[in-house]
Amino acid sequence: MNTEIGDGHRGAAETFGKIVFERSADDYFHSDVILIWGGNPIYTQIPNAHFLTEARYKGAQIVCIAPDYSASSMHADSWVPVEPGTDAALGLALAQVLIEEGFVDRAFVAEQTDLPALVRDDTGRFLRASDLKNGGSDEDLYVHDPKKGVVSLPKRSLDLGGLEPSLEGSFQATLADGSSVSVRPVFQRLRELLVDYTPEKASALCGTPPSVIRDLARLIGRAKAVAMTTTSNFSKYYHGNLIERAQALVFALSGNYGKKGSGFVGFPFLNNDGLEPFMISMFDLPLRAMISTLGLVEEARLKLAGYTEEMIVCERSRQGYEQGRSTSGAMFWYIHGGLLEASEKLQEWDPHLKRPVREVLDESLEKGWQYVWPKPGNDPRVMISVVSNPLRRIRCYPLLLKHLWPKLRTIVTVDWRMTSTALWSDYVLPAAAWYERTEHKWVTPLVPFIHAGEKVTSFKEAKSDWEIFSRLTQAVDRRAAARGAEKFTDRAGRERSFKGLYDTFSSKGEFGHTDDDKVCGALIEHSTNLEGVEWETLKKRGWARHSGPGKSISSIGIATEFKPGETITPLTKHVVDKDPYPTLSRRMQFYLDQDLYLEMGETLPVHKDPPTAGGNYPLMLTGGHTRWSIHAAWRDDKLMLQQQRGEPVMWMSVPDCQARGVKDGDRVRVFNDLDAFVVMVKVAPAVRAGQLILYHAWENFQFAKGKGFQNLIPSPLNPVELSGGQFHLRPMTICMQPSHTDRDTRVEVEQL
Ligand SMILES: Nc1nc2c(c(=O)[nH]1)N[C@H]1C(S)=C(S)[C@@H](COP(=O)(O)OP(=O)(O)OC[C@H]3O[C@@H](n4cnc5c(=O)[nH]c(N)nc54)[C@H](O)[C@@H]3O)O[C@H]1N2
Ligand SMILES: Nc1nc2c(c(=O)[nH]1)N[C@H]1C(S)=C(S)[C@@H](COP(=O)(O)OP(=O)(O)OC[C@H]3O[C@@H](n4cnc5c(=O)[nH]c(N)nc54)[C@H](O)[C@@H]3O)O[C@H]1N2
Ligand SMILES: [Mo]
Repeated sequence: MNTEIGDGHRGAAETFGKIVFERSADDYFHSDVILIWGGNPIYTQIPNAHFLTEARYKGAQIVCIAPDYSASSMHADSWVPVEPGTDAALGLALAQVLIEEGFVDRAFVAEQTDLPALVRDDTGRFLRASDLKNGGSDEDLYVHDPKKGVVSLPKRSLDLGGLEPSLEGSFQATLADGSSVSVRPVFQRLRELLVDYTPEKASALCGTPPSVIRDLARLIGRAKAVAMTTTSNFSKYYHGNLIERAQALVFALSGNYGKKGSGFVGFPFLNNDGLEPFMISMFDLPLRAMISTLGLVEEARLKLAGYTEEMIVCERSRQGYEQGRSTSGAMFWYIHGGLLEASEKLQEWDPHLKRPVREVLDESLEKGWQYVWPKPGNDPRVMISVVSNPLRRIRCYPLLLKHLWPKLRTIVTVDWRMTSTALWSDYVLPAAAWYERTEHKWVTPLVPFIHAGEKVTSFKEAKSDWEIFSRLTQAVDRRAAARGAEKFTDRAGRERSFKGLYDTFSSKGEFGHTDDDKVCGALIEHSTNLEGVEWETLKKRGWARHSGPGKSISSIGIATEFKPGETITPLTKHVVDKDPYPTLSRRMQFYLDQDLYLEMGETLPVHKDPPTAGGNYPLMLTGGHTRWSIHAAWRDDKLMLQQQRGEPVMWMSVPDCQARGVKDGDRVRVFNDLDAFVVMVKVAPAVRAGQLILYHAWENFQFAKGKGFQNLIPSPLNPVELSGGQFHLRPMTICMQPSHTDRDTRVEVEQL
């Protein structure tokens, strides 16, 4: 799901083997430098933004790095300008200065990262046990110790046990066949790469003045704790993974992880982990026993191989993708939705591409690097859209109408609004909104409290999501019986039985159609990360603090204890307790040697210019999340529209407006090779020349002729995202699948 919306944080996944890790907002009070590097929290973290202001009272210096003088820049101590999509160059220049000026925390780097790991000069791949001895593992890597020579890198703990790995130099290793190869630590390779990223050279790529880069690097190098605020901006850029890898590197070189008030962060999720045990509890006893036995056997096998609890949870999630229990939304839209058509011209837009991306996709599917369920050729027939609005959120949605809609026999939307997708559905099932049902919400570690909500009113025919799916399941069960249908084949080709469908769903009648309250209670009861919390008390009080990240794939990555009365700092399990990271090297991994990374020249983070997605036009249509709504909810609300221009509006710089004779409030035509749309212009001195900002989530029907702005965003498929087959470079829940992007889109603007 995260990858299809552009919250996939691929660079974080490549480096940490996971994307969910975030601090509590009060942890900023321990920071002396806070970087707003990629997001706009004054718009997108409205309830939490006060923590940033308060951190400044505690002495923190806030630096906002952004192309535009955003609302967040206004509340920062300083603003570092950068060209859109070029932060990898900026990050690498910061790394260059940190190294050249002696700010590197060498002990941290040696233990927590793969920077000491040896890479072969001849192949560009890690030196592996499989190179050195017959039958050796290809997951065992090596380092060089001046006293001990070439030795294996510990895998079960980050503790180096007295090893002092060399970060620099060139060494010889003897292969299984007796021949010798030269090898260098990743850090040595990085230093050689960084010759191209001095502040002066990087400045030519990212537009940030060299003196500003040097000052920022020194500020980071001298600080006790540097934190970054949450953002999902870079996974919406085609080369965003390179940017995130460079950001993570800056924090690693300066030792800024696992101590209070420090760290690059991934995606903020904090869920109670009761769902999976609740679901298992619904099955009848023999099936439950079988599932738990199989689970225990697999767990024991992985534990024996040195996997931590987190690594086991990750591995089981990957198996889900490989076996078709889960499917990648992004892959589904590219293949079954026809979005790939918009990537056909990618070779014209991305000069680094060596072959058509479709060819890479075929290779990836054939080699089992990535998966799509159902398999290509096996067309989907029914689509149910719940808590989602694909004809609004998917970039280049007209292709879905062209390719996917004709294949579908039935389209259902479950929502409390008439959305762009609802308008193209056969059925719209009215869902109960927040005050019309009893529920609890999922949250983020920034404010780590579960909230309870109780039904206080009802609206016409609207029903809770639980009731809708409870009734739907029962109806399917009955129809199957009436038609004498006993079995069906699922998306992965497995045969499944209709028998007892509703019995299982309702746990033999224990949870009826309107038992939302009871379901909530059961979910809380099954959670391990809400210790001492009871549903009845929670409802009266309204909130309770999570007692830990829990065991679910969507939160375990936070990897820290939640201590009462203390702020939450992620990743201490790795940094303090020395638990391995869920990556191939078991460390923060900056070197990637999978085939596609070698092909694309991305083994280490490098800068690549953003592609000219949509054609070679002068303006870059970047975006951002709107201050005035959460996505499309309230985007068309009269009251909220009265706070803005009353209709979709695009922010445009003063010089770009002048050059085209555009005045504030004018309606203009925006176009590229894909399509065009019409929108009002707001002349915005805060926007840099060459950039346009269209804050997201306008419904298509709010534009002239119902043509929304997503129609000319091609979201080209980045071939490197099709990689797989290596320990952590495999599809997993919410990450490591191809993603959808929008911020590189090129357009031109003309007066109507
Ligand atoms: N161009 C561009 N595209 C983007 C983005 C961008 O920045 N630029 N941002 C991306 C990102 S990060 C995201 S998260 C997505 C968001 O995209 P979506 O999640 O698809 O957002 P919405 O369009 O608001 O659709 C969500 C729908 O769920 C409904 N809903 C809310 N709560 C409930 C509920 O409890 N039950 C039911 N049944 N329905 C409910 C709402 O009414 C709403 O209509 O958009 C992505 N698309
Ligand atoms: N009010 C409100 N809050 C929300 C949401 C909402 O819809 N409305 N949506 C929520 C969701 S699902 C998400 S994913 C988050 C997103 O939260 P954020 O990641 O904070 O949001 P964006 O608005 O995408 O961030 C865009 C900002 O990043 C900066 N930026 C853009 N390009 C670049 C670049 O190349 N380099 C640098 N350094 N900076 C750049 C610009 O200042 C731009 O304003 O917001 C969440 N919060
Ligand atoms: Mo998002």
